[in-house]
Amino acid sequence: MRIDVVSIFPEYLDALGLSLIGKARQDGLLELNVRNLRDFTTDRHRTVDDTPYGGGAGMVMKPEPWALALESVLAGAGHSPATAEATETAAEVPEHDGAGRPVLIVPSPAGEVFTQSMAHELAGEEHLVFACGRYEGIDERVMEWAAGSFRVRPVSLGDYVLNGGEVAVLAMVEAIGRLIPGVVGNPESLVEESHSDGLLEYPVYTKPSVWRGRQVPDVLLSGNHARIARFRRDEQLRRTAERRPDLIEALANQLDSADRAALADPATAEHTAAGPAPAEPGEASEARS
Ligand code: JB8
Repeated sequence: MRIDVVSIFPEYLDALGLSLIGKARQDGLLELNVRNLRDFTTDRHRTVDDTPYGGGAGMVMKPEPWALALESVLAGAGHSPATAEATETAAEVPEHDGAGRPVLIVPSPAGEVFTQSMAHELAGEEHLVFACGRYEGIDERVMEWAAGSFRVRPVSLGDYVLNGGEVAVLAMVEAIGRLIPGVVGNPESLVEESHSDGLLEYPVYTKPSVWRGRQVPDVLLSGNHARIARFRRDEQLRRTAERRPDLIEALANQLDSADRAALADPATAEHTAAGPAPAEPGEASEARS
């Protein structure tokens, strides 16, 4: 996959050289280029913003540097840049769904919400381009113009407001990049995680089996794989009902009778509820209070 990012703060994206995504780039699974929007300005002050027509607080990103930057991305990827004619043609041919054109993702609090399902969808694309806005956003005509060469998608991370698109791009590139085949070493890691089955993850524990008076649930030490699987499923259901009732609602008709029993049984919640285990002999109780 190829990913291009355009930003006035390209250093924000330096973190994509680290860890799993950095390794994917080294391994040639992901080609990632970051461009500085200011390199596409033509004035002495490298101006990227101006005052909003209609008035209002803040500044708006000027359209021309964006057009030049996105044309440079297209040229670098061997695509032809947008022309007025190409824009019209794309609009006039309804059966052309745009497959083959790169996807232009524009982080915006006014976008559709980014989800794991969208991450899977985007992980199957050949070429993604991210346009990081700042200030009050990008002149709307850029998105209209870009629709001639890209499949344009305004996308929001969630219902809160960042100062610009860069942090949203870090999150999206990480979520998408790890779904590219070969990026996560053990693909089984992708199977059991939160949201892959519509439920939150079960809790995890490691050694020691007793830590500061807290015991790992006995069932996990039992070696009984069926009971362990049931315990984990019940914990997923309990947590999801507690923290994300909206997800339980969405799954309602996919739950079997054992799932329903776990959700209905307050004892399930009771015996697994988080809380301190009885203090071990010799543990100074005042040390915690
Ligand atoms: C200016 O909250 B956000 C977000 C906020 C922004 C811009 C882009 C995204 C541009 N403010 O996802």
